[in-house]
Amino acid sequence: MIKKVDHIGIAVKSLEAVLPFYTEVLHLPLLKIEEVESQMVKVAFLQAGEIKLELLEPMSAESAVAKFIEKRGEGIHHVALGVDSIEERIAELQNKGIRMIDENPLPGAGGTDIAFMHPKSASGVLFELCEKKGKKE
Ligand code: CMX
Repeated sequence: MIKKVDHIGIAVKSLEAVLPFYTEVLHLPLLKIEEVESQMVKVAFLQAGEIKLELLEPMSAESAVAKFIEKRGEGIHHVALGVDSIEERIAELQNKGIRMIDENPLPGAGGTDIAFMHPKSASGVLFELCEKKGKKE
């Protein structure tokens, strides 16, 4: 069902402030910076070996990431699992009693479809399902 860990999401107050750490100290290649309107975040993707790191800067105080930073401070926010056929995966999880935050996929970064599981259904971890549209890996 799960193909791989696609990326790890890290909540940050400011991309500009933290990017030098990732690119100049850790020497991770910066893949792209993009705004994800559906989630009210500006994101930067870095390649870290086979997986990516997604730095998430809130674009609005209403963003889930802004609320996370306010309550917990900056840090690891979610783990994204790469899947195929995301609608089927959502239905399969729901049939197993898992509470989905998103019962239907939303547009994510880089032309993906995404859907979050509730952390209360996953021992305190916020998992995202993500499917790259038009490209099967
Ligand atoms: N990881 C693990 N647990 C988390 C969490 C996170 N990132 N964010 C919140 N929680 C926990 C809280 O600790 C809280 O638990 P307790 O009740 O035990 O304290 C519980 O979830 C409810 O959290 P809350 O602070 O009251 O916040 P909300 O209910 O308002 O929202 C959540 C929590 C997960 C439903 C909301 O953040 C959400 O819908 N997230 C999905 C969308 C998202 O995160 N988008 C940003 C990423 C976008 C992207 O990658 O493109």
